[in-house]
Amino acid sequence: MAVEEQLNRLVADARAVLQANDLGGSTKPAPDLYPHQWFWDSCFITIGISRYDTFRACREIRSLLRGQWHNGLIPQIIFNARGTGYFPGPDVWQTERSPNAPKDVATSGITQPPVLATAVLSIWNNAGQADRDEVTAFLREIYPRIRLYHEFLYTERDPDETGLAVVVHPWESGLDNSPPYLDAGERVHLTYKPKYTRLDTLHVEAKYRPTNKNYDLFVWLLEQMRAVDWDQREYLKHATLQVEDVIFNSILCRANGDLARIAEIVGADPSQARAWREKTAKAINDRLWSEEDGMYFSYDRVAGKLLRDETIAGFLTLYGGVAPESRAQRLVEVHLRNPKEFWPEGGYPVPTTALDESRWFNPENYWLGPVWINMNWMLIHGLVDSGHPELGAWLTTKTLELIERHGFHEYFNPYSGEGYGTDSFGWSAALTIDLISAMEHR
Ligand code: 2M8
Repeated sequence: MAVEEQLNRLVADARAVLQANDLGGSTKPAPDLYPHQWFWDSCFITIGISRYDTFRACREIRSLLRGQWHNGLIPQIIFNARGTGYFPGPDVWQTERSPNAPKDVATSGITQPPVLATAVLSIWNNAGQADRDEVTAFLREIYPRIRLYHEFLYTERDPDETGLAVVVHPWESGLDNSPPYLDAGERVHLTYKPKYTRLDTLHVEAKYRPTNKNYDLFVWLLEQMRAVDWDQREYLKHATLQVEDVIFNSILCRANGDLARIAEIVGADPSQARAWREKTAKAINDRLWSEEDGMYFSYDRVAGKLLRDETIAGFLTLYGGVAPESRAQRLVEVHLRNPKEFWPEGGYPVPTTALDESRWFNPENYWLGPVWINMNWMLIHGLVDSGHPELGAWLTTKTLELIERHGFHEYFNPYSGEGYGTDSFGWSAALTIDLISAMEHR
């Protein structure tokens, strides 16, 4: 089959996935496992959809913003009233306890990595000339809301005013059971064993998902935040898990750059977004770099130390445009392209945990090793932007090969490419469309 034909078919299949997951206004990440709207999923999905349907992409973002809290928080989940089979649902979160929660829409009480400004800018970048004015008006309308979200991160989530947003729940990081979170989680003393029934393992075999012990931590932390009625400042005073997360903050850096660009488009002042970007980039370099390891790590604010587990996280500084050239070089040459760590010979880069991180690495389990398409997508951008365009192009080829051979799974074995978790996974489909469209525009 001609390559062109193969790529066209892949795009058509990806669009069919996004069609099937359409909730009418927003897109669920997967048919059964994730029946609601998730924050960063929706952003990645918007990026893909913006390549072929500008106004559906706008609707996706509008739906997300319906869930925004008065203090600016964009929640990790906006519940779909007809969605069933997911734990924890609105009855567990009870976010109506907070005066900040929106009244007419049920949401969770935590956030997720801030891809929002980047997703919104992609709609504008990808819109056809005929739609530009309407999209500019859309940007003008929502710009204050995106800015409010960034403000929330810098005021309510940066207690030391370092420029680094603090993540207080593994679900906020998006990499729920990634080693740094299990590591920090081991130091959290669960004062009781929470009572709950998991539903995820009805959809996906338990060996591919977080453990029950991980879920005890997730639910216990949720209950601690609920106990202070989702008061962010109050909670942070005594929070037992607090991570200055390198991925979250790298994404925030890029998003600040994109927020500044949106400000320019709508005729607002971009200087605050630029200042935030600089502050966060400097803090990542000052606080999260380990010269000894030649790697960036997240920082455990409770234990007061870097979480030096070797994961994909440090490379995301390339996506954030944060790493100076010499550090970027070390990241790529010493770690990323190392077949013992992140570049499996004959397999598929980039595993989310280093192959030789023997305490944690598992090629089949969730964020403990498998390849995820959103991570590769961000790394491709990071490689291109940091002066490694050939490597970025090669990673694009391998990522598309993975999808072509194994389907739109949630995550993939870095050795064999076998797909795990749910199939018909939203961001795997959406980012495939974006990668192919970007190739065509080169
Ligand atoms: C996974 O997380 C949710 C909780 O947010 C879960 O396991 O129930 C993560 O992969 C997260 O990054 C993703 O946004 C979510 C929906 O795809 O699923």
